[in-house]
Amino acid sequence: MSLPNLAPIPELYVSHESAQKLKHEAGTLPSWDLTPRQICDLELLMNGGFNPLKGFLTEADYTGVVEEMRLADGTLWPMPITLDVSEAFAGTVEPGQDIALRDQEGVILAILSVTDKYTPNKAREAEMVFGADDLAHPAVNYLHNQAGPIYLGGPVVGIQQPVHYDFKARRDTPNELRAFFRKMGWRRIVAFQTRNPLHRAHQELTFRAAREAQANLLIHPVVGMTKPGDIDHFTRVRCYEAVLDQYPATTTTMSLLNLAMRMAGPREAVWHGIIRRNHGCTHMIVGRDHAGPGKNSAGQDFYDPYAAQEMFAKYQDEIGVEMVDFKQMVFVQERAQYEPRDEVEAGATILDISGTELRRRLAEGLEIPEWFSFPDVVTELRRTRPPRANQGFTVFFTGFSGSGKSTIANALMVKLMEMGGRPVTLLDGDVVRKHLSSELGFSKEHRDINIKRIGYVASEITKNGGIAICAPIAPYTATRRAVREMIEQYGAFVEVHVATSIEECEKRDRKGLYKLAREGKIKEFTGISDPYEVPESPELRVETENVDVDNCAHQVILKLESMGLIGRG
Ligand code: PPS
Repeated sequence: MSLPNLAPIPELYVSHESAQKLKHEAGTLPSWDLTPRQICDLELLMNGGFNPLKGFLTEADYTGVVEEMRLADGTLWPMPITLDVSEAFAGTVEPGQDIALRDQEGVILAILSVTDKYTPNKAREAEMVFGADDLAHPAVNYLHNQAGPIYLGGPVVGIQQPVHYDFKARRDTPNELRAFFRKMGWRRIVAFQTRNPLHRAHQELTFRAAREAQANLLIHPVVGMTKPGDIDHFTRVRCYEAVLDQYPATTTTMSLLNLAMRMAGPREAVWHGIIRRNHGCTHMIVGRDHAGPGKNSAGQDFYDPYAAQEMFAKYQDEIGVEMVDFKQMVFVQERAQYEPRDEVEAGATILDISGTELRRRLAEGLEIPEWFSFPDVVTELRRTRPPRANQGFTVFFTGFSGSGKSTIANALMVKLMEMGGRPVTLLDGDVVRKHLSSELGFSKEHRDINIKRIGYVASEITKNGGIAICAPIAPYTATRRAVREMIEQYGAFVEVHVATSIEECEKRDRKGLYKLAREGKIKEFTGISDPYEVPESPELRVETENVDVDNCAHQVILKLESMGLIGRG
């Protein structure tokens, strides 16, 4: 592998003067407010992290990338970098037009000269890029349930970088890193990609990898978007900073990468390699199940654990970065040191703590031994992940109107208040409609807005250590899932399906609404003239026929106890 010349790589920014002028002119263009993921993509397009891309993919490039991992000119590129927009916005734009791309505060970051407007085949994209059209894959879920239906493609002119207020000194563009490597005289650089906190085993394996490649080490964590449910990047960066002191000075540096990961396993590994080449690296550590998304809807891994390494090896020359094998390091008790698992003799006592076990210990406030992690890292993790019994959480009831959601929710609220310890808020369907969503009706669109508002409030309550109890109908699986993702960043989400049958609800007809719905006087009535998608795997399903309310609420309490969310006292 040839050494990098570390010369600057092309960026898409115009000069400061032109940027001021362009910004002024762009004020009158149609403008698109970028989503958080699009902002991440745009930053790496503009700063050369996605070199050789010059903008969002055109239809020909998109087709090539999806089908063959190649741009239309044959260059290797594994990931569709597309600007997905709503139908309404796409209707206002034609190829040949320029549009302004704005961040979420309305600041113009770039201008896109639209050359292509096209409707992707999302099922095909899911199959080819992520390996399966399965909503259990976070990026496939994003593709179908969050991304807009139309893609705009064309070259981008960069006006300014997205603004970051956090860890400014730790963020580098590819050219800034290249300049740093030149200044330090580093010629061989191993990149370590990560979205998790580093513990002793990672420190051992990264340092060992760098030593074996006779290279310096770049810890290059992703701080853009990672897998839903991951530890937030603020905590992780504080953890990384604590670990950085453990490396011999001048061998290792750390830089934050504002990448929006897709968890696409093998394709993602190749993409990560290209991004690291652009940042001046010569080597990259590719581990077992690199960028793996977890289990599919059948409970199996999406990718073979070695698929990423195999694909990386196949394209290594074109990527321009050499793969460094990731060895699983384990602690050998007799010698009190880390060693590669495959080099430890039979009979030796191996100590290891899996990710799941670590989460359990954090959740339950149990000991995390010093051989496993650094005390400063554990302190940081405990600060953000206090034991579950001290964290906020959300109980989300869903079911037909009149199923008993509100009654059980009320009983649960009273029982939790009797226990004390955390503030409890009830977001009942009817009450929310009165105070938060009074202007909304019952179309799919309005129901979704309503549920997302409830989800937002519940996520804030959860984040701040309270208990939110929600009791809307919430008929759509995708919307319930979006709420789950909002909340699981901060605490547990306990979905409770109140499984009273529609026949029973209609028989009870406590508010007289079913009668009106049957007579056609209420339109779009859930279960009568509107759909209800039954939750497939809620945390709890309660039957209410022949069971009293107290008992139903008690079942929820038992579930909360078994999840460690409330004390057993
Ligand atoms: S949704 O779908 O989750 O947004 O619905 P939600 O906010 O829970 O509101 C449901 C309550 O509104 C009354 N109502 C209707 N429900 C369903 N379909 C239609 N068309 C409708 N029109 C009015 C009904 O009383 C629901 O209250 P609950 O507590 O569920 O009985």
